Amino acid sequence: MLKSKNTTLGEYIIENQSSFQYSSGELSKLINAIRLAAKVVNHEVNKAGLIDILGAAGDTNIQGEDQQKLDVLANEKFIQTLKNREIVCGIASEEEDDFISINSNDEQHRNKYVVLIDPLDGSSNIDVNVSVGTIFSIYRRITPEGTPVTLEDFLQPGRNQVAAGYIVYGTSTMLVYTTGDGVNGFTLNPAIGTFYLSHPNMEFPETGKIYSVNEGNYNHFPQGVKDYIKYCQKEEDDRPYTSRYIGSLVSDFHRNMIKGGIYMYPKSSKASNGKLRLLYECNPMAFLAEQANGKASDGHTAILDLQPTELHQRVPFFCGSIKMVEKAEEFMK
Ligand code: AHM
Ligand code: MG
Repeated sequence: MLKSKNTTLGEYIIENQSSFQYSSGELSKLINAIRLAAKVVNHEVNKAGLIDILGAAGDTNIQGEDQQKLDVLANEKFIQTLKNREIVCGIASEEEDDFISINSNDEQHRNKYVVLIDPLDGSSNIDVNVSVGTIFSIYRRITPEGTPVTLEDFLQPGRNQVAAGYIVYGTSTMLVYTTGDGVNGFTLNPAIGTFYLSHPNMEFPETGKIYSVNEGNYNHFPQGVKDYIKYCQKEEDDRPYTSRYIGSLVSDFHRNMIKGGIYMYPKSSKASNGKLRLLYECNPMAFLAEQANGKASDGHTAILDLQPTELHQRVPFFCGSIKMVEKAEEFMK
């Protein structure tokens, strides 16, 4: 298995294809398509600051093309790329009301994977030049190959994920993913458009000193969460911890995985299940977290063990260094 730092993502995907059981190359092709879409979206995200020059959403640009909001554009790019390559049988996106069944001909029906995607998470950060991300999650379909996908193909517990990952469009662009054999991070060299393995075997430190939560909602949090926040702030042992909240899940997660920390989006008296979506945000991040020796729960139950009931379902989310998530859970008992 290639793990040297000058390995490209393309090489890495080819090299690892044989390690999947019964591999037909389908998953490798799918990850390749995501890699391609990531580069296209990266290019668009990096132009965001030129919006006054290139035209804002709703305008028509100099080539006569309509300018779109970046989250809509990212959604289209990912869906198009996956559809054109005929490598998935279904797609569900945070940006779409319903799932998309890819059923233009019989050959395509034989694909066995469905993809769930949040094309541009934290997109309100774009206007202020703060990093955003794409999150993806891949499952093997449950219904028989050769038939149109149904809702049950998408409503699988996160434990069933075959692969998951994110792209963070930050000071550099990185693609971080897992196929259930650890987590690896690849950094884009924008000059030549190639992702290089920069962060092999990423792992959350067992504990950390960062807590990430929107404290503006403090008064609305359950008592257990309030008590845990007070614990984080207490002058004792290695505390107080540092508060860091970007408001961009991918970036907050990425930093916490490297430095050690906990991310929280609890339920509140304003939002009974919090804000984050189980299928597009929590499950893929939870799979990555567990693969990186971290932990993710809704405060009581492992996220990956939850049985989804609807496509756009929300759940409270606590994710990060294992000891920190366990401590937060203690407070919520
Ligand atoms: P979005 O899917 O509408 O972009 O919302 C998800 C984002 C996360 O990236 C981030 O962690 C969270 O919303 C921030 O929410 P808030 O502003 O309520 O703290
Ligand atoms: Mg989102």
